[in-house]
Amino acid sequence: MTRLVVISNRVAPVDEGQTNVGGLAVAVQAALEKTGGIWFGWSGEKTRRRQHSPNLTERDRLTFATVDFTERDLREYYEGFSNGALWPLLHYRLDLAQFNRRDYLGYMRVNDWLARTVARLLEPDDLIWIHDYHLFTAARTLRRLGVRNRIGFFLHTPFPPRELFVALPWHAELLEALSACDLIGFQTEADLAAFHDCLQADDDFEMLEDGTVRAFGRTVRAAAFPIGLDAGNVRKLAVRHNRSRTLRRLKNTLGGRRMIISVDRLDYSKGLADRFRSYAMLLDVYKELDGKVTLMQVAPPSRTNVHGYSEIRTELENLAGSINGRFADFDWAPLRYLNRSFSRDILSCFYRAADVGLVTPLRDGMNLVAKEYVAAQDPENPGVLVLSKFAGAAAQMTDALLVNPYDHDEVANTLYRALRLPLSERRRRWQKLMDGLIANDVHRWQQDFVDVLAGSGDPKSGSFGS
Ligand code: ADQ
Repeated sequence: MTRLVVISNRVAPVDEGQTNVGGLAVAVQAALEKTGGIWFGWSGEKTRRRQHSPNLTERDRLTFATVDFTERDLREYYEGFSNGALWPLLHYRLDLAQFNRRDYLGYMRVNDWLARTVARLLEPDDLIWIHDYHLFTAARTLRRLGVRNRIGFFLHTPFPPRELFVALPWHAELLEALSACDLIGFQTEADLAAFHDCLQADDDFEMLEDGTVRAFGRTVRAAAFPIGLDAGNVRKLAVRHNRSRTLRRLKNTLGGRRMIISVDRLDYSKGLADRFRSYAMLLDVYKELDGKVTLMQVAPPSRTNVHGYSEIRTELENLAGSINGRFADFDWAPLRYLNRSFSRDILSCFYRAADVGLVTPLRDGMNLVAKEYVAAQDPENPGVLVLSKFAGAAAQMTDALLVNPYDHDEVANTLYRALRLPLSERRRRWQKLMDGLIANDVHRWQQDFVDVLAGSGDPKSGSFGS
């Protein structure tokens, strides 16, 4: 059987039982556990000296191949270009993007080094699958080294409209490097269309009849593969921990109040400040909810050294303080704001205990929390998902209550509606959402991508994850 070699910025913690906070890690781990293969990338550790061969750890059919980064790698490639320039750009936040030539050169240097290091592990039949915006240029280096294997790339974030993308001084160079891949996957049809639109600026661009495109002297296939989750596993965890001590403690402290839950990495793209304002509006307008509802926001800090992240943290602390200051009573805090992560088991039983899952990113590639919330529900008495229109997940999860996260009135009114939705409607909506999650789980996502990459799947035979 062909081996799968996954290359991503960060390899999930190799030690079993550690929590993965991040959608990519969760999805890649689930996919690789099924097929076996190699997962290559950063260990999460720092080093002073450049490493030329990776550390290898075997677990079941999986080899974790990791390298350490230097301070300079982290500063220029990771914090600088990947998270200071590309992440905001890909999330339509030009105002936060910092374009800096030194960081860009550092990004290219690290992509180059990672590609050279992984190349030594490759065998001729391996399928290579590169993940995410940290590694836009790695495929080009692999080609320059003479690697002829099939190479796929999947972008976990949105792809922005051309008018925004061209603000990046090196946009054409990145597109050219990416076209060294055989297959490029996106989360949604809208991202795919924006990417095609960008490629059209190349003189060589041609859309071919079989759905592939010619650009930069190569033929590339691009398609949408909406990512899913291991829905059965989330459901199992939620059921298994339904009687856990943590859940009992949570329920005791709620004292019969309704609970709304939100879980995100602390990131400006996730829309936490707008969410808090919408929640304040709910409490302000619907006085009968006084003392009767709690929003639990779980948000572990991420990327604390990157521009824009400490500002959002301060803003949220102020907002949380002012909401509790304004509405709380001696026996009730309307907002529980937790800057920490929880194990997947605990999260899934928190989801199940919540009447509403509130997922309102301002822009998101997919958003796995929305899917996890649905998968964890009790079919007899399911909660309601309130979901941003600007999450990639909204294209599939049309039975959620969809909202514009910038419109605080709309979010507040929809929350109120969600808290009062009759059981029959909750069940009807949940069943449709759950059917979609099961039909389009992470294994199908992985299988669809790998089949098309290997040349045996036909993206024109149907759209993926519809
Ligand atoms: P992320 O931006 O990390 O992923 P998301 O899809 O929501 O976003 O995934 C977050 C994951 O981390 C979920 O599995 C969640 O359970 C977990 N998580 C978050 N907060 C946690 C906490 N406090 N404790 C424990 N676990 C926590 C990127 C893109 C997304 C895309 C994914 C997958 O930005 O748009 O959906 O990749 O492609």
